[in-house]
Amino acid sequence: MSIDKHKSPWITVNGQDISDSQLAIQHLQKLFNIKSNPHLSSEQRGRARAVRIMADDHLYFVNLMESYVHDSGRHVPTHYSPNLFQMDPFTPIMLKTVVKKYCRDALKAQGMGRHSKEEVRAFGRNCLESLALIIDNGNKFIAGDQPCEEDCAVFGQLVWMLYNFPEDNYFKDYTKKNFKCLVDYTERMKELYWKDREAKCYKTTN
Ligand SMILES: N[C@@H](CCC(=O)N[C@@H](CS)C(=O)NCC(=O)O)C(=O)O
Repeated sequence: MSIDKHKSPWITVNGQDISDSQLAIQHLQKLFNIKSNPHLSSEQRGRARAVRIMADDHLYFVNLMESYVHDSGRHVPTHYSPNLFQMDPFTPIMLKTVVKKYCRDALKAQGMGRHSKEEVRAFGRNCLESLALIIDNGNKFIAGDQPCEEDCAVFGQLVWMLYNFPEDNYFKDYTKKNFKCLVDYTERMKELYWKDREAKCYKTTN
């Protein structure tokens, strides 16, 4: 967790912590004088930003509810890289108690946690349908035929659902059955940017 905001992910540049992936990207762009998404038109830029905010500030909380509150973090011991978490026999117990309570309280404060499981799942289905309407409409990526920064945010949420959730999870099953375009999109992004996921994440360092 970062020192300043106690958040993850973060980067440390010249001794300064920058929390939040979006703020980290903006910081690096400013530092290295990189223009954000130079290939996008203003319409595409607006669409990409709106979609990113949906992924980061709505679908993220749906995923958090689904995985840590409704499913008690069941995916963590089996689907997370051993390089990321040191699992021990107490991990599932901690996930069912301490972590679940922490997430439930945080989600209540944020608002998502006040809704029923069915209501939260309906929010999630709406997000998936919105993404599919864009991707299935002749776009390889959310703003057109080329990926943009905001695809990373969408990819992050879809990877969580499609790769990290347990096989019998509601959203994993629902997405696979209803939105092949989103499964293909996730594979396309992985092929471009995270081809070595299994080799990198699952090869233990010790
Ligand atoms: N949209 C943010 C999400 C970051 C976020 O919410 N991270 C969570 C962990 S996945 C966090 O740091 N939570 C702090 C806490 O729960 O105390 C980003 O992309 O950086």
